[in-house]
Amino acid sequence: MLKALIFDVDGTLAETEDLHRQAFNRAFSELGLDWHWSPELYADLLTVMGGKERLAHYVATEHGEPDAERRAQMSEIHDRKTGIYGDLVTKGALELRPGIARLVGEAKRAGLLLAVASTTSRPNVDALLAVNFPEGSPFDVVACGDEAERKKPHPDVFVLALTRLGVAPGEAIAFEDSVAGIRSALDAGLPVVATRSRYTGGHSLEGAFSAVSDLGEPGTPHTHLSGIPWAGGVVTLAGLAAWHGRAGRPPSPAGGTASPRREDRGRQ
Ligand code: XBP
Ligand code: MG
Repeated sequence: MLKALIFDVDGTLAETEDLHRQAFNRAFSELGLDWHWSPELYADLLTVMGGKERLAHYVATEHGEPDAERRAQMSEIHDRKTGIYGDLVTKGALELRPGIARLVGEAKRAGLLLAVASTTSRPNVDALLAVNFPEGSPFDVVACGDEAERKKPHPDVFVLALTRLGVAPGEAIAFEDSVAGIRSALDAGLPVVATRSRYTGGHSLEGAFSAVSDLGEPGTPHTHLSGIPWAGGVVTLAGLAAWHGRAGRPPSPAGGTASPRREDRGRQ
């Protein structure tokens, strides 16, 4: 039985990545660095999941292995960036992608559990949810950032979300936008609906049982990319539940799965 939906954040709930890029660039500038990440460079850097890890990769690649002083500076950059990003999300009132609010509402009314499983830092999740769900977050569980021992494409953050939800992988469906995110969800044993985003235009969405441009809205159908199609170009809870019932036990994960940490059981 389908008991939960688990959503990635960046690129899936909302088109956030260019705001992350802008926030990094403002942090560089405020801290007196002449670094600048163009959209093209950022698309390449996005192969590294996690803003801190992405920054470290950029520094090591462009400026050599960081010494202790540079590492301290990188931590300051990321903290500053996270603050700037939160302001950009709040002031810009960044909207959810098509179909997200609708599907979340359908799931909530039907009594399903909802979770977020993201590489991004918790303040970023909180800012996005606060501006889009001012009456309160509909998500029962948020698993994100450094809570996962290993970032996507490792399965840790989806395993953590499943543990906190108290559901088995075969009782949930994951929504992702990137090759690393799809891998992470699959290796946690989850079937995946992929919604290609602006920064994942070139990504393989292989492994997703359905890939679409977005979740669609009645009257504004999505573009079907591969796998299971959806009536009217709209991914609905009824459609997901029907597929899930027909699919029975979704395929076992291709890779290994991390074991959830004991202390995480039952935490939100
Ligand atoms: C996307 C990421 C994050 C963001 C930046 O996460 O990789 O690192 O790019 O956020 P997801 P931070 O698609 O899993 O939501 O700087 O806080 O990492
Ligand atoms: Mg993503």
